Amino acid sequence: MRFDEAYSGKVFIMSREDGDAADAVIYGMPMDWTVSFRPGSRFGPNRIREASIGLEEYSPYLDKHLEEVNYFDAGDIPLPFGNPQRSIDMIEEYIGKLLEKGKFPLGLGGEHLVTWPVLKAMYQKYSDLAVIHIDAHADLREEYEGEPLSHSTPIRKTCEMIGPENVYSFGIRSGMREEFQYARESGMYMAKYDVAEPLKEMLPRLKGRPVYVTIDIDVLDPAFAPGTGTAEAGGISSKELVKAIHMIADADIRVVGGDLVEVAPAYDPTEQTAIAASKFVREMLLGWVK
Ligand SMILES: [Mn+2]
Repeated sequence: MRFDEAYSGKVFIMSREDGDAADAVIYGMPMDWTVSFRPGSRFGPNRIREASIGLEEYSPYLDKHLEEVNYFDAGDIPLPFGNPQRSIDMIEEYIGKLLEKGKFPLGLGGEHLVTWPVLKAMYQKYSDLAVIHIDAHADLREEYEGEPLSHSTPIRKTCEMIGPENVYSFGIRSGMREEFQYARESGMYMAKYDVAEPLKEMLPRLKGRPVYVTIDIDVLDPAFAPGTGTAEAGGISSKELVKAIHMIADADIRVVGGDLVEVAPAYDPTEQTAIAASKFVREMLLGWVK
């Protein structure tokens, strides 16, 4: 299950040796071929792994230690440079295999388009799937400069696949007029600017359902996370995102997978974005893998 060819030897802190026995699998999706502005998120997964070495293994929020969650870091899926279609197919196939084996998938991006094939595989398994999407950007475009495979399209594709009424976006503060019009008219849910408050209101509506959670690091204000391709001023604090992860963990829902995408180390001079991301991944592991 480990990707030996692309495997760098770096793993998220406390990754177990035995992938077959693990409850959750961490995997990198090092793709940035379709980004509209600054590339570099292909290097995100490994920087998050490196930063994780500085983490405490204990979470005071959850009173839980990483040794209580059995997870395996499989390394990065060896995606073919410059080929979004084949990359997407490879991701979908890999997640399909993880789900067959009953693993909890926890993905590291990479650009946000990687979430689309993950969700295709999730929807094969969970026909009543709901998606929580935490991001600065609506990602509701049908295409970008004529290109339907773009990191600005995954949530639109998701709405079309699982039904807009099953998609819940939070923190959104950027997009075209048409995207916000789609959000209003399609029946999806979109909370602009904030995350924790609207989550509190919406989580009870997802009671009992399988939920996939995708987090784009750029939901944070660039003050907290400058290391991303399309930084967007006016974002939430890292404290609010930690709180949101815990609210999702505490909710009466079944979290069936998640990802954290768009960390781009080249724009992260003090490494604060990767360091923050590694903490979010720790809390996701501790809170969401049951
Ligand atoms: Mn975004």
